Amino acid sequence: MTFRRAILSLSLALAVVGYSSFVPSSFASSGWDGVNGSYDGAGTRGGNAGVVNITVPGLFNTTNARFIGKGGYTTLSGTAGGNGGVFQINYHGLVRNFTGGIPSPNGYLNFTFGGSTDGLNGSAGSIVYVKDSVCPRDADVTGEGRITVSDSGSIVNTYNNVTSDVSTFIDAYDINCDGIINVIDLARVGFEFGTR
Ligand SMILES: [Ca+2]
Ligand SMILES: [Ca+2]
Repeated sequence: MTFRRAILSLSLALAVVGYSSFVPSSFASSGWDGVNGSYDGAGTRGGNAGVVNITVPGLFNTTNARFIGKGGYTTLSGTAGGNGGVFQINYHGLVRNFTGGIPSPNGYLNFTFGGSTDGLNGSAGSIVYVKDSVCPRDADVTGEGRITVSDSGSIVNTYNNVTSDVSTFIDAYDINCDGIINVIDLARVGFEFGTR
C-alpha cells in the first residue's frame, strides 16, 4: 500500500476483524507527514501530521512496521512548525515493541514535531498503546512484546494471589481470568515461552 503526500495530512482508522495476528509490513514507510511550508512569497505554515488508529483483536506484530507522521516545516516568519501526528494501537498483545526497551528489529515510529525557519517547533506527536483485557489475556503479562522469564517471574512473585489481595493482585497476571494467579497462568506463559 502506498500513500502519496497530499495537501492535507492523511488520517487512517483501521479495524482488523477476527482474532488473528496483524502484521503491518505492508505499511512500510507509509507517511502521514504534514506538508512542508512553501518557499513562495512570505512562506507558509507547515501542516500537522495525520492520525493513525488501528484496532487489532489479536496480536499486533511490530517487527517490520514503520509508521511515520512528522509535522511539516514552516517557512512563514514567526510561526511554529506543524505538529507531529497521533499513533494509537488498540490490541490484545504485541509481537515485540516499538519503544519498550526491546525495539523491533526493523520497527520504527517517528511522530516528531516540525521545525521552522525561525526555530519555532510545533508540538510533538503522541504514541498511545491500549492493550485490551479480553480473556484469556495475553501471555506477555509484562507487555513489552516478548515472553521471557520476566513474565514467568512476575507470576511466581504473585503466586496464589486472589482478587481479594487488592494490594498485590494484578489482573494481567491472571491470564485465564479465574481470579487466582497460579500454575494455570504459568502454563500459558510456558506454552508461548520464547516465541516472540
Ligand atoms: Ca513479557
Ligand atoms: Ca488464573
